[in-house]
Amino acid sequence: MNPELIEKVTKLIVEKLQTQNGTGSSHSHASAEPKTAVKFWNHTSAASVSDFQAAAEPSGLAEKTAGNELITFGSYSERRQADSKKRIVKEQTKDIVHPSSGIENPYDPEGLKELISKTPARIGIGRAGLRPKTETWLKFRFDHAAAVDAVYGTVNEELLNRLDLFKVSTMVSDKEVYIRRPDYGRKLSEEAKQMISEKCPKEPAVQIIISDGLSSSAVEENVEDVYLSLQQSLKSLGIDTGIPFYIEKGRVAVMDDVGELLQPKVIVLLIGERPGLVSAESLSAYLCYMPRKGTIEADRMVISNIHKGGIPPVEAGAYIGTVVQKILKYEASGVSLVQKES
Ligand code: B12
Repeated sequence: MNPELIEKVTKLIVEKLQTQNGTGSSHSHASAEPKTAVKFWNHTSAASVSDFQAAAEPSGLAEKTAGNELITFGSYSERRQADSKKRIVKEQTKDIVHPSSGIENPYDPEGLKELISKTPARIGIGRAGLRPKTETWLKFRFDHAAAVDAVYGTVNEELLNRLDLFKVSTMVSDKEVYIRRPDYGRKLSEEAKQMISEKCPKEPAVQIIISDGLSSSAVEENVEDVYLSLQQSLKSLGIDTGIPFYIEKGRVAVMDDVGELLQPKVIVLLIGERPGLVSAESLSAYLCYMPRKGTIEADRMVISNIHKGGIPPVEAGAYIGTVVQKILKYEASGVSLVQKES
């Protein structure tokens, strides 16, 4: 963790987003669109990971421009730098099992290479007879195991302590129940309600909540940077926040229970996404204006795909702050926000 670096980067991004918004665009939706959002790192480019690391390493901060639009920032924290060995092994594994093409003598090698560079999906992997190649199969098994671990794992207490988050639970007792009964994950336990009421001030402008959801790995990998950058972003926009906390085994709609209890104007829920075979570490931010029992899904919004191969965590945190600002301005979120804005 390097709070100073995060502060610096967040300020830069918020300024950039503010300028873009101020230059006449009426766009509002959370999904990144060229005119209003920072353009994010081109993670599908074959060279991007090493370029990114190389650029980020000397100062810990990378800022690059391509055309006049692309800005990228290194979000690697000190903690992760210390953990770089693990990451390097992972990246090397990726290189080994994601060769530029597994197809022998392709008809159009350059075309195939270009297609492969456009997506992290398993295309152009070739075959050995009727079966996948051993490398491909092993990588598949590896990614599947990572996905299972992400769902069944728990978030490290040390991380929660470091971020000064107290922990509460939903009505779910174990992960099997969590998977079979999403409705239980949408409700706080009675103890949780009591603890939240005791510890948190009511009616803050913004209440931040963090939950493992469907991927504890997503929280462990990304939440620190997103959270610190989000706090910084809200601070620089002059927006107050309540006391954040962690909800174990939560679902997105658990924010409705928190809304009933604390009545914030906006809830931001940082939660682990259902893992796929490309990433098991992807985090989402779900936002809603005054969530309550009976809130409809169309009033929520999501900024998804926050991870090192998607939206870099620090950029995401900065961006979420500006979305919160818009929600507060229009007193609406989701489809209602789009309607009010247009
Ligand atoms: C599972 C899933 C669904 C399931 C949810 C079923 C369920 N009850 O869990 C179904 C198939 C219904 C679904 C529908 C839609 N989804 Co969807 N979904 C996902 C997926 C694969 C995982 C979400 C997840 O893990 N959430 C975390 C867990 C813990 O949440 P949960 O409480 O169990 O379930 C809630 C969320 O999943 C949420 N949710 C799911 N999708 C969406 C989309 C939006 C815009 C919102 C606000 C909420 C939301 O609704 C569930 C019920 O509250 C993501 C991919 C990703 N990378 O995140 C896409 C994703 C979030 N969905 C997306 C979209 C576009 C939609 C739809 C708008 C598609 C459509 N045109 O109808 C609808 C909207 C649904 C809604 N709630 O408003 C996009 C959002 C893009 C964006 N940034 O705005 C994503 C990122 C996929 C993608 N890459 O395009 N989705």
